[in-house]
Amino acid sequence: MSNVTVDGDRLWQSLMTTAEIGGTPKGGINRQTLTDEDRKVRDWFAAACTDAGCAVSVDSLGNMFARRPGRDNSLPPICIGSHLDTQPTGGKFDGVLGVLAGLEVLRSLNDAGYETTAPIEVVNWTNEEGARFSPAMLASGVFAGVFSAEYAQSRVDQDGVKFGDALDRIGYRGNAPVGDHPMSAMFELHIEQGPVLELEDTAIGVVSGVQGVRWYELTIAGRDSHSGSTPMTTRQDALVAASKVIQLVRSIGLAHEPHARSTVGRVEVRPNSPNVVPGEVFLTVDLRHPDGAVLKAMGKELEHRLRREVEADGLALNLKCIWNSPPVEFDKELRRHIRRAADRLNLSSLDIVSGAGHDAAYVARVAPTAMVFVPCRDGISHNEEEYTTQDQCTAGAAVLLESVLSFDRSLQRQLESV
Ligand code: HGY
Ligand code: MN
Ligand code: MN
Repeated sequence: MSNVTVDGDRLWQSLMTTAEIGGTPKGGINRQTLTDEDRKVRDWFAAACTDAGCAVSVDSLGNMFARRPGRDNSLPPICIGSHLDTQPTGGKFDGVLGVLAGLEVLRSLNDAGYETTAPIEVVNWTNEEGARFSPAMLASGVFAGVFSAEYAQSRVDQDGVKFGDALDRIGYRGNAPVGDHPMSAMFELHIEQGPVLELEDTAIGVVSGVQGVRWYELTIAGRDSHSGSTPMTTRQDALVAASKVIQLVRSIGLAHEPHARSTVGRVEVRPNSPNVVPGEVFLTVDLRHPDGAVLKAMGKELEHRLRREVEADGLALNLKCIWNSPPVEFDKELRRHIRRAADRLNLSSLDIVSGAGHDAAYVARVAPTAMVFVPCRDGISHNEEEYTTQDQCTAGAAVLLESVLSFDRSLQRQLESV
């Protein structure tokens, strides 16, 4: 057990201070990626890390790395990463807790004058949420070799703004290439965003992995026509067809209970006029399942039933799978470090699969990676009412710190044994 402890008040202060950047009247945060609010919180984070004696570097997709030197700086860093961007009606903790707990680890090590063997880096991954630029986890996906940097730069938001242009506008296109950044390990602390830890009255989730996710984009094309003069029987109403699609998507999730999830999250009706029968509707579909084979079958079912349903009404369907992130399992050794850290801190823990996606899911492809969960009230997230107590945040940060130091000691032992 190390003699380093986190300062829960300081962590909470950082969370509440940054929550004002993009803060909403309902107490949430609207800090979408590459907006002015994102730039402000990035500036705050860079200044805080610099004040903590770290060197901050930025890669060409805006991923930020705050580096605290260790005894042997030839070793790849032990990273602590998550994201500072939020959903449009996001909460104060999703992603932010993981980055600011990393900052708290740096500050606590400084307070204790503790020198780690390996350097420590805290990472802010760009565009984890995928709310503005789809898909989610875009920049960590490029870092892990899943997407090209050109693909990421080309993604456009609902106003037609390109990712690369938005990145330039906020001045966060760094020089470092994306990837080719060896890591000894990456740990991510995150709120569970689900009800399990709270229901089980358990303090810490040792995350075994992340379930698979597929995103689809659909366009249903009918025909614009006058709402007053077009007979009911001759309409090609894209919105009526979309209403059947939404029910169909829900039925696919229900058919694969209890683990499946299926959601239509975005609907755009065109021309969206009260007296025009809608000729076109754009929808997104989010399918999830911890078993890759079942997720694939859900996708097949969606495609098959959609075509049958929409084309039977004589409308045209354009369906594209724009994101396919298979289930991922986290590093067993790192999970042992987390479990032991919770035990040493007398905190209850349980193994859990993450329902939500995280940057760690992609980083796990290129470095040993694992996650620590803390509960959130009623399991609510992606909601302005998202809440986790100061004690729960502090406990999560303490386990994160102890896990990092425990892993660092294991690196030291490896060095001594050669
Ligand atoms: O979509 C997700 O699961 C994550 O919140 N980006
Ligand atoms: Mn998140
Ligand atoms: Mn999220």
